[in-house]
Amino acid sequence: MLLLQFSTSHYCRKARLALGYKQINYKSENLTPGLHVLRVKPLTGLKTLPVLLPELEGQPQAIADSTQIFKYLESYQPEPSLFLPDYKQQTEAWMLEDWLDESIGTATRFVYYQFRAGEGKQIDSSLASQIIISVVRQQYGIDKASVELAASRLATGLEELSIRWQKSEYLVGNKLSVADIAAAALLSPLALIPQYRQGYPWLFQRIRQIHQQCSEPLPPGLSEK
Ligand SMILES: N[C@@H](CCC(=O)N[C@@H](CS)C(=O)NCC(=O)O)C(=O)O
Repeated sequence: MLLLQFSTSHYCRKARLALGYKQINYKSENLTPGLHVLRVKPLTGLKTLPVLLPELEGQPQAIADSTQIFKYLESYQPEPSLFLPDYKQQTEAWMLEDWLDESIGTATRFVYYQFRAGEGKQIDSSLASQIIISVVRQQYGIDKASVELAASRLATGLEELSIRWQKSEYLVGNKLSVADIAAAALLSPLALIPQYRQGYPWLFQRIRQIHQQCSEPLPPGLSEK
């Protein structure tokens, strides 16, 4: 299998966590933002990464979108399962996964790129990195006002996750699910931002554990302790 990805994308991290959890061998190919469209659009009709190419006879040519990748991997190799055995709990896990994708993952992107353009500029002050940050900010309309709204959405979201993760090791049910993996990936960019690291230690503890369970290297900002 081949995963087409941006090496730093939190949605691509989400797909890698699922592949790692299932212990599926795969290769990854890092694409260049902007140019990626030339490779990806003809395959999927979409512009976003991750895209998984099973490269196996009798299997689909390309699977776009991290949620579809979860579903494909579960049908390709059911064990260990990403799904919860209880139907109601799995439905709840999908609801959370969708909310994390559509709301929390985008809010993280806004807060993260605002940080990288300001206080966090020294993380990589190269021209190439600053150009990418500036293009992403323009593409998604990331500015002071939109970041304030995103930060507020994140604060509310983190309350919900805190209630669930402090009550149990898992967001839903009694095993790792699509919801835990989505949360660990989509909130991971916050590990580089000191105010989140200080305000939400329990979050990074859980992100670290889930990465270890999925045999995925820790995200920038979290050390291998
Ligand atoms: N819902 C999609 C979101 C993926 C996504 O937003 N990917 C971003 C990278 S983090 C992307 O490919 N952006 C490039 C573009 O839109 O041209 C998924 O879960 O796969």
